[in-house]
Amino acid sequence: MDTMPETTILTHADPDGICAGAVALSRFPGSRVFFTRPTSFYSDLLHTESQRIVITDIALTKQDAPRIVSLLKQKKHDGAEILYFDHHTIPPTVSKTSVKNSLTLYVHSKRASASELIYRHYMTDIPRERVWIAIYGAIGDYADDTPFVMERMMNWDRRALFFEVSAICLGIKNEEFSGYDAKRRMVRTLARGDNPSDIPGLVRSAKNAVNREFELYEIIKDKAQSHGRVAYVKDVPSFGFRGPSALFAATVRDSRLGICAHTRERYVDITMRTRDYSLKLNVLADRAAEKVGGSGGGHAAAAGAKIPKGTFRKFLDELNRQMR
Ligand SMILES: [Mn+2]
Repeated sequence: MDTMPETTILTHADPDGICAGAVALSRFPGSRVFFTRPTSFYSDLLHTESQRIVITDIALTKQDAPRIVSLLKQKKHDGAEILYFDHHTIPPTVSKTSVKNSLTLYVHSKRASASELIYRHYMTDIPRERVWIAIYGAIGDYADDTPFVMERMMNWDRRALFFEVSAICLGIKNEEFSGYDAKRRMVRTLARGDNPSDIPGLVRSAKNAVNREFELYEIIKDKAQSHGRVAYVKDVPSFGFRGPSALFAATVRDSRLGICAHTRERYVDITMRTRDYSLKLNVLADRAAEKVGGSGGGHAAAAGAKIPKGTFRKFLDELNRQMR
């Protein structure tokens, strides 16, 4: 059996999670980096044996939150140090106080990316240039409009920053870099102060992805439809670009809300994006999905839902009603 690592970092495998994980690794060199997601977080946490556990960018699901809080409490009681940095909504199935009490450190705000939150907490303990990682994560999560990130952006050449962000966000859309091992290498590269573009092949991978994204736009332009105030594409191949597909649908149909839907075996997988940041997509997704027996959530500007097969029309009707 492996010896117990002193620190384990549990993070999400999207750009914000990769960057938040890199800030954590910068602060705790030699940590084990483990990628997880909201639906597998409970079991991954259950199998994490470490003196210190850093959790970043993982939403607590409504269903699992109570048993996650109990598990955290137990681990803390057994002597583990548990540090939590997140920006997702705390579900109504647990109280904020109970989450906070189950942790050694609780840093939570819905108004910033996980990367910004963890960077701000450790900024005096790590090299100043690691702020780039926080900026990449913030842009990657569409959360760069915070006072902290906007102010820090002024210190650097923002065009170079955007180039590096694109290398991560687009580069991981190809198979070569979409797996956990490749992403772990990315976390290590960023943590030691190198840039995404230093990773061999990543920029080329981003270029391939951007080509596909433009091809995708042409397809969406042809296939997007409207249902009242909502634009959508359903069961149109999106090549891993579900967010852009939803956004392009809104763009070409001149709607505020765009949806990309994929029919699975038993449910319909919904991705929602908006061109109007006054809409709260997570609220819309949650309410409309609940009406048709599904579940939804996410962020204000990027949300998703899972609804039972055969309820798509009704779901669109509900969204139209909510947006009135
Ligand atoms: Mn995030």
